[in-house]
Amino acid sequence: MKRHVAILLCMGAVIALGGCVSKTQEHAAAEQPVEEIKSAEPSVTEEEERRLAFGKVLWDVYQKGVLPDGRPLDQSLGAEFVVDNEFALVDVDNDGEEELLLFWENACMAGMMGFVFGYDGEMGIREELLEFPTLTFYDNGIVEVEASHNQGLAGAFWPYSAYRYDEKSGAYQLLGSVDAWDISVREENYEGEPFPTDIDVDGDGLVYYIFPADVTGGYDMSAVDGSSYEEWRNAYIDGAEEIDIPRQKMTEENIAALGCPKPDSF
Ligand SMILES: [Ca+2]
Ligand SMILES: [Ca+2]
Repeated sequence: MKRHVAILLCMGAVIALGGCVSKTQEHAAAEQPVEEIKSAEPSVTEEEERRLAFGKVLWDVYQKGVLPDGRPLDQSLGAEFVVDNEFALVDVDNDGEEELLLFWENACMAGMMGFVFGYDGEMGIREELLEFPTLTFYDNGIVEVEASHNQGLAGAFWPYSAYRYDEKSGAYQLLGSVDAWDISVREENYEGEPFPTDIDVDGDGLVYYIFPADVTGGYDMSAVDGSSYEEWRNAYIDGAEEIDIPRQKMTEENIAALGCPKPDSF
């Protein structure tokens, strides 16, 4: 695999890493017989290869406002403010390899997005998660995502969803979502039903609605109290610690530091 990538890099016939070949490498490839290239030692490690690929993703985002699959990102606040978005390289899914996290936050509310991208030499870039960018990662492959809005009955509680990384599919799978009813917001719900004081056993004025990923339907399900909610959350958190995410501004300097030079034109 390493040799394969080295050949791709040296020959400029790059698919996954398109645009990340330096002029020196192109020049060298032109003068070097193919047989010699094939027998050459690998020129990049897997980690370097991954960072080059992530650098390419970031240059496309920075210069063109597009994702690896060509989808456009929202730039309604002005493309010149792209540097106000952030990225990070962290192994968030606990497989020993870094992921690229992209926090596209300098956009209109509907255009704010958080991404986890993975990379492997055969498949290239893969999107592991797309969500609202309020992401909290845990060291057991869990990520919690706060909802974009809290305009319902939740009050002091902020609704969120939880995902778990699934090694088999190489992507995050939804575990479920949680909402709540805070009696201080309304004593009756939108259907005119009274706050379920019988369920609010701990008397804190909050009850919860847990929506597992495989459950369809709305708020006609029974609410539960804090102890049941904590039990549900503790089952997937399972003592995991929050991962510190070293976020960087999306500046040319920070992107270039991944090893992929800025493309000349686009
Ligand atoms: Ca990883
Ligand atoms: Ca309660």
